[in-house]
Amino acid sequence: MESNMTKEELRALIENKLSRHYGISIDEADRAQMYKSCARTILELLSEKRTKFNQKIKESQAKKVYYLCMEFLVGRSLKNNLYNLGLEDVFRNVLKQWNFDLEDLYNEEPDPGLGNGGLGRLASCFMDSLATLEYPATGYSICYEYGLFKQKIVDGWQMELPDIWLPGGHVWLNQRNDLVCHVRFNGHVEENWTDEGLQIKHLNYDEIEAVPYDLMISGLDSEGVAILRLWRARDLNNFDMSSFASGDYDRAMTEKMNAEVICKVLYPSDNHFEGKTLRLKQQYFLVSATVQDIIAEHLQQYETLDNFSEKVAIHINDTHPALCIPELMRILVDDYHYSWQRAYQLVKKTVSYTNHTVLSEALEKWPEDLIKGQLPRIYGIMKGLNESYCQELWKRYPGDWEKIERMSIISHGQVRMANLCVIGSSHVNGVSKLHSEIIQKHIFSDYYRLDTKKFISVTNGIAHRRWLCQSNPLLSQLLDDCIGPDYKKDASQLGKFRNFYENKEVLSRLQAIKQANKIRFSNQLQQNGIVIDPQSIFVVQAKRLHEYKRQLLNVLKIISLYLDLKDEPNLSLPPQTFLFAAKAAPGYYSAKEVIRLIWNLSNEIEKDATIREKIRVVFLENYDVTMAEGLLPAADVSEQISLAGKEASGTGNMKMMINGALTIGTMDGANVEIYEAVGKENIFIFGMTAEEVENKWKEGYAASSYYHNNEKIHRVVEYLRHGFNGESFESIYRYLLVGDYGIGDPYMCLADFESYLDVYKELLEAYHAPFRWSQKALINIAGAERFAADRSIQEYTNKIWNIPTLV
Ligand code: 26Y
Repeated sequence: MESNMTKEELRALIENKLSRHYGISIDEADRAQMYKSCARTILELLSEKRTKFNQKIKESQAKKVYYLCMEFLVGRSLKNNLYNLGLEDVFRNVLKQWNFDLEDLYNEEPDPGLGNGGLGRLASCFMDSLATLEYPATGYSICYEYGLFKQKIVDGWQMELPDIWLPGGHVWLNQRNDLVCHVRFNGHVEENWTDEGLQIKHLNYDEIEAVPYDLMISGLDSEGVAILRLWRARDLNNFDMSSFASGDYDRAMTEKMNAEVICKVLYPSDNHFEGKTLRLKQQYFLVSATVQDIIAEHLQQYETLDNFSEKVAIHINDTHPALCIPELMRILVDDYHYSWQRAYQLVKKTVSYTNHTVLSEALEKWPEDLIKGQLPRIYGIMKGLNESYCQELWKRYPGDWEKIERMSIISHGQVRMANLCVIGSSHVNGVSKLHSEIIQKHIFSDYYRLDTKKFISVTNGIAHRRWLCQSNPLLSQLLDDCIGPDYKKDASQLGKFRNFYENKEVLSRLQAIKQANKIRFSNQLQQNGIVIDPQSIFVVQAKRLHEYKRQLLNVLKIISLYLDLKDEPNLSLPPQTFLFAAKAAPGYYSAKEVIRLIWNLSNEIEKDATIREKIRVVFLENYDVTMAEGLLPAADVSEQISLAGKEASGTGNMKMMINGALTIGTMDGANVEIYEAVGKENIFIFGMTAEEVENKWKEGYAASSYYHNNEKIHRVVEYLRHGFNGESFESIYRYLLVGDYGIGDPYMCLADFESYLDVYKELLEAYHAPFRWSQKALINIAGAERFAADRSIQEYTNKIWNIPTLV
């Protein structure tokens, strides 16, 4: 929607910011000052909008949703807000008159890396939808001083550099000193029976301050503004004067550092749990501050907590904020004197939980002693919850100790956070149909049998306003011309694009748009000295580096093509550029080895002048949201090749689909639903199904049999074994054939290799028919109608949070 702000009004607003914050006029402003002044101008508008929205919510007494997540991968704010407020044109024009280019100002903004990947990006997409759909929503997370590391590749090896985002990012944060609260760690708990019952006291604790910083997220063409509230830790005493006075300056400072280290850095592992004390502290810090904040807000409006679960929905994104369950219990029981039973009822009605992974190494299991030491009162509550739950189970399954043990929260010295979440939540959901089935059948099968209705499925979605409208303006314009602009707020309208399936003009425009996006991205790369051919097919695999995602399988395919070309240089192959973008967790050695492999393969191919005309491999350094916004609209082919059953959903698959890329993938996660949406003609599916994978495990997997019996596999593996570009890849060779258990790689790259190659050949043939290819792209764009985050959020509000739409 276009805003009706005039150029004169905007000029005055920006001039005012330049003068107030820097004491300068327009002609003295540099880019950074101009960027910040534009940001402050938007903040002013957003604040006004938010005040009105808050008023409306208050009057309606609407139920509110609080979305807790250790990660939000927000991406840049300036462009998103200008687009959603309909202000891009007027800003561009005013800035142009002052000789500033809006694109340059966009590039002044750091991309806040407050998340690792899919989980955190999903949370951010959901905030966009919540704002647009006008639900009263607050996201809660930590204001990490350093976000996800910046990736630098040195001679093929990943190096990690700190991500210092606050200097340019701070401008979007509004510090709320009025909402500061305190969080307690350590100490011990004393229980005393008095006339008023059991009195519980937490003594000798260490206390730190939690300071909230608000980031506003505007909806499109809506009155809604969502808030992302990020907590920073601050030392309560600020300064130990007595240590300082007695000359112990170091000690005075250490206290402060200990407190503030809590929000120093985002843990960079994705899907791999490590039981680090600091991480536990981060988690408790987030949930304690958040629950206190929610309760204070509720009391201010209603003066009682009796109606808490009717007015509040707390959602925990994976198990990382699971401690909000015992924390809410603690506050209800200790501070507001609710009975244990009543408190437990309120908690269970209020909290809901999404599972995002079935990988066993990602499941959080904290040592009991660690929790007991760090969070003694929370530990006591979890023991209480565990005992009463086990008693209930005992009544239901008398004598079935094994089952009761499996379902308990605490066992064998470990606290199992997923069990805590299931037990403490009203609903548990998976993030795609297949994933939801798998959690019901496997990791949560005992609970599922006990309470089937608790488990539901909500397939993920993406903020299509960011991932289509903003990052692909040309396609967005084509859609406006063909189906009108309503799809921006109602993605189901995208389905109408199917009506243009036979329209030659639309199909050729579609082709031209893809070409333009490829050129745009190539030009971007060229600024960093990387040259790629925009006439070649762009085959993109962009996601965190993980064994189960099988970047290695993609590499094996490329090696196979490369060896074909070496054997037969005149082989007719369309030019292809394989683009990889991926960060590996810093301690994940085998993932870093795969990066080294990709990097060296790229260099090896570059040496051969004829082969590099046909295939080229590029490793894109430091993949982040901003890079994705350029890369994904340029993709012809989207690689989604995880071992079936392992990728919970995937969301990059949706982002490329909506931009007209065709998927080559396995029947995993949301790929299954993409397949249903587009039909078998418009997607390239290969490999084992999740069920076949399960059977293969049962019958016994042996990578070596593929190596010995399949000539193509043998050739590729041998090539790896001997190394190239002066480097050895012995470790990868051993990983593939031997692995940790002597049976080969647990993600079965070799089992799916042949079918992958066959289907890739089909894909290349399909690319030879540009008109047909364009039709397939069109069907993918139209089929993306069901993968909008707006649709996911409507399902959450209807099926889980029980929030009616505001009228
Ligand atoms: C325990 C800790 C180390 C941990 C940290 C991050 C564990 C997991 C994660 C992140 C998980 C994650 O990003 N999962 C992804 O969530 C997406 C959104 O639902 C899915 O699309 C994707 O398949 C899944 O891998």
